[in-house]
Amino acid sequence: MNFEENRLILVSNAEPYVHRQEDSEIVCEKQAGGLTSALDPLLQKTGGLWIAWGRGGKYDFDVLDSEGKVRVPDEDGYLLKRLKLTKDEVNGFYLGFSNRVLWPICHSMPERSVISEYRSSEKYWEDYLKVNRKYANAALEEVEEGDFLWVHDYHLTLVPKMVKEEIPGVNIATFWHIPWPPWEIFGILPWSEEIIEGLCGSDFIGFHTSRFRNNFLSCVDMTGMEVDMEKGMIKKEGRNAKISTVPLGIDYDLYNGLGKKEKVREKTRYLREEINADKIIVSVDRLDYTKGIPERLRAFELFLEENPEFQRKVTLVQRIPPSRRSVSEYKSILDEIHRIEGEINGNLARANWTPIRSFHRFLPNLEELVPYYTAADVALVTSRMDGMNLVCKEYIASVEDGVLILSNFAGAAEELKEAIHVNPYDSKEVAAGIKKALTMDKSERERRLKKLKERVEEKDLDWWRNIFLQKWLEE
Ligand code: GDG
Repeated sequence: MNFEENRLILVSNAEPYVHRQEDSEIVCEKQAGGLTSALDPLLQKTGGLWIAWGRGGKYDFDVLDSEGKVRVPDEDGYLLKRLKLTKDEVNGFYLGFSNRVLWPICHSMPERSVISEYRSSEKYWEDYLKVNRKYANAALEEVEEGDFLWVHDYHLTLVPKMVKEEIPGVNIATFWHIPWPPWEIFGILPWSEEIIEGLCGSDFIGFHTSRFRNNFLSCVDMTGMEVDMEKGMIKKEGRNAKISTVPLGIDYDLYNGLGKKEKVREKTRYLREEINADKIIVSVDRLDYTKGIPERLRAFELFLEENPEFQRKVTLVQRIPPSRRSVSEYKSILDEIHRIEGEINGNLARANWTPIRSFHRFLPNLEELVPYYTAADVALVTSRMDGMNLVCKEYIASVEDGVLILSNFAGAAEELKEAIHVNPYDSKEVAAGIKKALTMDKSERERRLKKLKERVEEKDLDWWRNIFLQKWLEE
């Protein structure tokens, strides 16, 4: 891949680094999360520019040059161009339209969306348009004919068309990180056509799974554009857009290496002692109603009730770092989790045994997170809907023994066939899945984990980046 003649410019809402003060120095701190770990190494290698919202506060802007850019992580790194959003824009574009309208629709939960609160959602849409225009202008200040523009996610659906209209020779790709629902759900959005048309300004769009890809193509078809479902081609104004499945992978070697590290092993032993249960089940989710946390708690309760021999023996350990704190739906989901957990622990806990332990602090260092994977006999992923779910892949890469229980509705279920697949809405099925996982004999566990490891290792992060670029740039 040669980005020497033509630049690679990446646009996302989240920024890969923030600048903050530590003692009397300003330090550049890498942000955790899938997007940064997937794309930062690519830009480190190829150079180029990343455009994103500078949400780190005052120091994020103090370090910028006169064009609003800074090299990250240091002078030898690539350029990061930060956009400043006003409080009102953050409220309308990010918290409002992206997270209270589009997010629930894309996760097939229209009842969670605030579309019907007409006045506020109309205002959110206006802010969404305005901020997408801001991102597009920032990109237009940089791109030239022949450059490559890579747009990420649901916050920036209108950017591809806005850029394409001004400079048709820019080669634009979008990667969609979350699910794409069927037309019966997506069509609920009063702005569905604008969003689809905005995205179709791209030359290439990648989805995690074939189902999301097909849903998208059906939605495009409903808008009257010419679609070749089989080839994944959309024809628009004499131009083709290619739509494909490119499931995101993780840095397998990183997690596998961490799992074997002495410091991690030590913390693993400490955790097992501290949790003090024969068997540990782990769940790790950003706090979000799409992750099916209350449903998981009820399924675990049912499992303990139906299998009393496991009481005092199994503990469910949940890591649920906070997210989107100012969206009210997120506060109520946390209240609900605490209530259910209190009820279950209140009814079932005994001396020296707590059925459910939850932790809410974000662990900035992976050496602190991975021991939760390696200490667990079982990982339980119960997303009601998920674009991919990287946690299950991280678990598989980190552990040397263990069983994965995986929601049918996580994108990862399309690949990870040897997991125990469950319907997260069916607590009986999840409870049976837990029992199956905890009683699975060693040879069966080994057989499944070996195959799962092969799959996660084969389609890792490097594979994803290469295959995405290959599919995008092939003629
Ligand atoms: C969106 C889509 C898609 C969690 N706690 C800590 C921590 N984490 C990390 C995990 C994992 C990441 O957060 C969560 O990634 P997921 O993929 O599970 O979910 P979303 O955040 O919803 O991501 C999703 C993804 O985009 C990528 O396209 O898979 O479907 O919803 O990497 O490890 N990391 C650290 N400390 C924690 O306490 N360092």
